[in-house]
Amino acid sequence: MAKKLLIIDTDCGIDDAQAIMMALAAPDVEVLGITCVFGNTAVENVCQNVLKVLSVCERQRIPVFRGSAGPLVGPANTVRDHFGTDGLGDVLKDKDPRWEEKIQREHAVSAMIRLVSENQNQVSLMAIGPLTNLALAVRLDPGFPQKLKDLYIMGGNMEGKGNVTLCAEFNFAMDPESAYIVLEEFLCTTYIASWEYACRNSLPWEFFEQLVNQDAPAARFMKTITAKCWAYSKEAMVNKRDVYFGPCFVSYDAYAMATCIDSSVLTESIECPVRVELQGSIARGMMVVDRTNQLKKNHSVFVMTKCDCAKLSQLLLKSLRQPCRK
Ligand SMILES: [Ca+2]
Repeated sequence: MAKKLLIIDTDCGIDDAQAIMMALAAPDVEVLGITCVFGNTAVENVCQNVLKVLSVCERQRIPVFRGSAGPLVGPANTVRDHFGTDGLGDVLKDKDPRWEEKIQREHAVSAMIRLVSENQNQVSLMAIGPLTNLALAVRLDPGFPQKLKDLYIMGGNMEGKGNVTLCAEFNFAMDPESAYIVLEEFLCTTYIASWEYACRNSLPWEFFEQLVNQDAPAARFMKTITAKCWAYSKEAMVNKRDVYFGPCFVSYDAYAMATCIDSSVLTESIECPVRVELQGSIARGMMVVDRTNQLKKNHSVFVMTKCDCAKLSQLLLKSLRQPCRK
């Protein structure tokens, strides 16, 4: 059977690391490249984090590309402490002084266009950071979305609940204009794992303990980078998620990745148009789910609503049992 071809566009924080490992562990997935974007941390840190994840899993031959350092409009605002200032929990001491030599010379956006053009209608694009590289790709090559097999996005929201602002989810809030461009112009098959989707299909903290206490290098790595991170604190009511959804473990980016790897992980979705609010004084960056098609758009996306949590759990467990032979 032909392998599923995948490009991962990431702002490599802790949940991105988990999602990347899930792709690396999937026997029928070939990761063509990993493109980096600012978000959880500066793009230079993102590049180093991706290299670190590939090193832990002994998959350093996968090419890594540096992409956008900031949003299309306004200053880069990456100073977030969600996953620490370095994106991986601020605990890793052994920085690679030669990391820049290990990043490809080609820009992430050029690489994305090239890899997709070389494998037309075969590549799934997994977008688990701000959507700046994708927006630039469609500007450089207007035919880019039509050459994709499909697009998976972790981002946006479906109930108007925000995690960084009142109404906006982090990835969309970091670059609302890019999110708008992607949802208007990527007319390929598109699946969206919103913030509320991930939270509504959360896993218990007991599962998290089981996950990171497995006997393998990837599990030990995950245990290390989550050890001092408040986002992985079981202490209740420390964040907006707990207020809305109660205490739970949510590995956001893994929700989009799991569905790409095994479509049966997604058990329910809403097919409808969506749009990003750009003008609102309190809702800028919010994704609006247009179930009655008042926007009169002729393109619909799949907004994920229900997940097979048992299958997701198995994929998560397997992703941390690495390195594995492939
Ligand atoms: Ca991410």
